[in-house]
Amino acid sequence: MKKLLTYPLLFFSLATFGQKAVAPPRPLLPIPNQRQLDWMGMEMNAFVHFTINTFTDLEWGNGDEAESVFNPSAPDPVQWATVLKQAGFKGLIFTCKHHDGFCLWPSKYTEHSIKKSPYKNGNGDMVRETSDACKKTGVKFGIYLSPWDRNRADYAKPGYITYYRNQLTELITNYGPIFELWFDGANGGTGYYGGAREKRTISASYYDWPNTVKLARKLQSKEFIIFSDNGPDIRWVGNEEGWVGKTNWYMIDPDSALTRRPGYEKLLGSGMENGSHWIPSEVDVSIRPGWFYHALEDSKVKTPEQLFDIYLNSVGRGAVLLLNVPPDRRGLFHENDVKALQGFRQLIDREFKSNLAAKATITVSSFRGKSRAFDATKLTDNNADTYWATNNNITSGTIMIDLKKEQTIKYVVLHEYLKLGQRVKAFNIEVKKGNDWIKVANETTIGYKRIIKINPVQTDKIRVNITASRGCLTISEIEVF
Ligand code: FUL
Ligand code: CA
Repeated sequence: MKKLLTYPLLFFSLATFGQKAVAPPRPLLPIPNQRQLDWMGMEMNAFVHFTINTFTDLEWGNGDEAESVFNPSAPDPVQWATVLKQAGFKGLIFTCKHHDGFCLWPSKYTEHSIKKSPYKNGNGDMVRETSDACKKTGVKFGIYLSPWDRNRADYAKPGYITYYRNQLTELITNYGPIFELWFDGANGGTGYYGGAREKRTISASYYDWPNTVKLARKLQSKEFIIFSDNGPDIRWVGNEEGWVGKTNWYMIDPDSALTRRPGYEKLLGSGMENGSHWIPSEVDVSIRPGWFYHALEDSKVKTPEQLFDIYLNSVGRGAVLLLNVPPDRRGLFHENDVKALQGFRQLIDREFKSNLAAKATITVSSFRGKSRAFDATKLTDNNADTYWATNNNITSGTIMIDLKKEQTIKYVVLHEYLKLGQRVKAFNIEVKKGNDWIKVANETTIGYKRIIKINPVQTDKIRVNITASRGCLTISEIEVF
């Protein structure tokens, strides 16, 4: 007990006399690497599913489709990238090859590609057009290359792994830089397989992922993010509906996620407080019921309000959103999808227009070593690299926001300083009504960004009480709208 009391006192007095800077908290392992931090900062990326299926109205092609089927009349990846950029998306991941095996670039390793299609008389290259459009518009480019290939005779045999790696090499070397590689977990089953037309299953070790990952990383000097169900860099969220758990830990034990034992989807969606690895989740969902374009779904495009809910349930819970927008048979985003995306952007801009916390007076229950470097001002300096921190033994605390006059509030947004690890386990929010404090939210994790939507309420004071944390508190920003 004595030690606990004297240590902070000594700490404080040294700081007050300016003799010694107060040390920042020690990182709480595991922590993210820079490429993961950069990726989390992107918040919203887009998937673009486009291939043979767009013309056959299928979701999964069998692999025996004629190359002549692929014939968009007026494809315009610049339109895709422009619409996405204006809606706030930072990256675009393109289906260079889906499960049917058709390649949208003229791969030298197969004849089952765009070079055998009527598009541009066999001289077309949709991967080139898409990566060029991304460069032109300032959107980052990513690659989806389906491991499952229902066209190849050698699928499920050792030779196919060489084929897959050759294609990955072709794509990364000729179409980069890429920001994300997407390894789909859907696998095995019936297919054409070079005419065998049978069911093929693969073992868990068939793809030899560790060596493919090693190869891929060698091909580009700037490191990219690699997605698969369980990492290495980011994980699947366990559903394709557009949400991550309200409790969203970035940490997970990759082995628990890898084994598809009952309940693993739920585990992916919430992560593990004591997980061994930092592998954040990515929320993949389509703007339409299917991943590919079907005219019948023109009336089923998600509304701006539905997209906004998805935003709150993904980005607003600290995850990155990967929203699929599939081009139609012209090779354009359909008018309905464009309208929905524009409406979505307007909603975000309207709801998060002016940050009331910026002009408020913010006080905290205590701060680290009484040092200015970790005081309440760091919560509203609009700098993600500065943060409010508490002393090592203080794992709870309160942020008081005095708006100085009654205002209607709808959202409280919190950001944790993740370079020192994800910490907060539980917090609640109260607003002042007359002489009473009314609890308006009771939540768990925070992470990169946590948007708490509350029933619109008039108040002049808000209290965020952090009640449990894995270590001392490190909160980088707070916003109120
Ligand atoms: C799934 C695939 O089977 C779907 O067709 C789609 O590509 C989706 C993003 O991943 O596993
Ligand atoms: Ca800050």
